[in-house]
Amino acid sequence: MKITALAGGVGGAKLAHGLAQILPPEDLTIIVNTGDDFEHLGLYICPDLDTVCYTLAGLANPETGWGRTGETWQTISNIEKLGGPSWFRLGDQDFATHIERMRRLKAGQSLSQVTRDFCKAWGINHTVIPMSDNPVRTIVKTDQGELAFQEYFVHQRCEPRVKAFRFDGVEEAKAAPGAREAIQSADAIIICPSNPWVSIAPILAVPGLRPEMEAKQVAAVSPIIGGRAVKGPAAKMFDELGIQPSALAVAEQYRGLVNYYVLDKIDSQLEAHVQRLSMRTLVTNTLMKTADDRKRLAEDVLNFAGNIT
Ligand code: FO1
Repeated sequence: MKITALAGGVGGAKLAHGLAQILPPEDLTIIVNTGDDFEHLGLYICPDLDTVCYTLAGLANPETGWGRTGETWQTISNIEKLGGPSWFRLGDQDFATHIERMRRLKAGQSLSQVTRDFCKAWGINHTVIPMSDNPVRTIVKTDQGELAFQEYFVHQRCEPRVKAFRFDGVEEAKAAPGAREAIQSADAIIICPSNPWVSIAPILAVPGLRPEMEAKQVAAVSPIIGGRAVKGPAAKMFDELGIQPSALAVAEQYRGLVNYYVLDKIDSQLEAHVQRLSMRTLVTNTLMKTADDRKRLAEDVLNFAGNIT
């Protein structure tokens, strides 16, 4: 079965890794959010792309979920000593990724080309595609004004109250080569348990991608379990936008697009409500603490999606 998955940060990367443990390379394409990308210290940083790639390659830091395992911090410490910005913690190994990516981008390679080459170098055989080769920047409208995503997320630790989001540049952005085709040729699309506001919404906003998906069977896994986000500010964002955070609230965000929805056993009481949104449901354990959990959830979602086609 051919699957195209949409993923953002750590939760998305974990399910993508589970799927990659089951599906052969030719049957899995992962389209990754690039709305979190930014230029920092003169380098081009792609947090979600790197999180997905490091996770697939077994190189991710198991504690944070982002960055590299066995990391050292000499460079950022020295930048700090020199009075440079150190709020965004780039490790020494991670720096190499950003330096080499910047060199290639400046030499005229596209982000998707660079990603393809890096995947090869890291031994990743499945296809990873950035949502677009054009810059799209998630801007968070807050009670303290508009903030660039990493300024809001890391520098201000998600403290400002969220009012809305916009994705700068998305109207002019083109889907990256292979992204539309991966959706067209998929038997099912899987929306990984990533933040619906800032990880999945930017991908859906890239012209052409959502309409392509609307013609498909789409399964989504809730990133909210028992009213809380497994990681990150998704629940806080729902709250501040005046919506009670829950797996049901996420399902409502995906209304009209998703027809198969996966929620955690803790949330089984929400199942009937989700079904009223014209979605079929699967209730299972969705928390991914171990590598086995990732594979088991991927199996559950694929079996569920297998009945789709
Ligand atoms: N997240 C943090 O909370 N603090 C950091 O210092 C930080 C550094 C960082 C470096 C490289 C990278 O690829 C990701 C990094 N992240 C950091 C995570 C990242 O900014 C967010 O988790 C994502 O953008 C949200 O999906």
